[in-house]
Amino acid sequence: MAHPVLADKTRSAFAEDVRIGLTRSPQKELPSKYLYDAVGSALFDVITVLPEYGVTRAEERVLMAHAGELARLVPQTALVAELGSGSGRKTRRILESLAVRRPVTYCPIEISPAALAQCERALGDLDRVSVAGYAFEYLDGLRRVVEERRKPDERLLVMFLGSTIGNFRRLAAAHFLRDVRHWMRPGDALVLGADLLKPERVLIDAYDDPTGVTGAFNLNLLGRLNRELGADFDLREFEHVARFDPVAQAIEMHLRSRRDQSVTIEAADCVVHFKRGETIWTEASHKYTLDDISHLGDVAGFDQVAQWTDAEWPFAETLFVAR
Ligand code: AVI
Repeated sequence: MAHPVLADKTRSAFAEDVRIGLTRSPQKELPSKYLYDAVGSALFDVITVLPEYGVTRAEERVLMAHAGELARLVPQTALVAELGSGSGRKTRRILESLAVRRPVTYCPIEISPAALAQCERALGDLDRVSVAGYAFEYLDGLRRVVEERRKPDERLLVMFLGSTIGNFRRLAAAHFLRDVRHWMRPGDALVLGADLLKPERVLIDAYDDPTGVTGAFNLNLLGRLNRELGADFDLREFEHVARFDPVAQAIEMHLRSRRDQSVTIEAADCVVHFKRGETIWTEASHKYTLDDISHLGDVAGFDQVAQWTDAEWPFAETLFVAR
């Protein structure tokens, strides 16, 4: 087999997304979810410890400082579903605090089986916490958790950390939270981590770090297309660009073509032409104000219970309860 990496169905969906995105005019784009293959996930782990990227450390500080209070505010929680499990480091403190009151079932939902296994290993040793991973997309996984795990009188806590909400366009973010709310009952809780708006210079450094890790993370997407879809991108002929869109209040990542060139993507059955300077848009990271976050929760059907911020790097963790 030419490209054994992906199962056929997943590969054809990937190829179709790539074909649609790269033939889009005037702005070519690739969905940011494809940044996270094994190489991309490893590079993202490095990003989280870069001095210029404060998001992950800020969230860890906030959760370390307020996990006890958070657990006191949702005392009935017996089932925890986390959308995107990450390494499990941030979640550990919350689970420990919740399990002081009652045994908890923790269901990380994560499309990457490798990341899921890592999270299960990292949190499998906690007392009074049983871990059951779900290798699905967020909403599909949440539906399964609710249908398979939830007992009639139990309260659910959904966690969506890391400012992944920022990678949705604003309207899509509201729709997504409404879909999450759909699987919850009144009184269930949501913890939402969101990076706050900060000066453009700080954002550019965070998304275009001088070490070049974010650049490698972005360029790896073209490497992935070569490896998995039989594309012939010359990675040296593209460069990473981070730019701030003041209207959307989002930092965008692009890949800019260094010259006029054509690229063939075998599995997507297309040849794509690039002009010198033309870009592929690969990710938007929207930055929020505290009011934006409250409003977002409100329109999705939640009441805000608490909001904690970090003093060093503007970041907010918000606790909502479903109406
Ligand atoms: C996963 N996500 C919240 C990160 C962000 O900040 O938007 C992804 C990332 N892209 C570049 N650096 C980090």
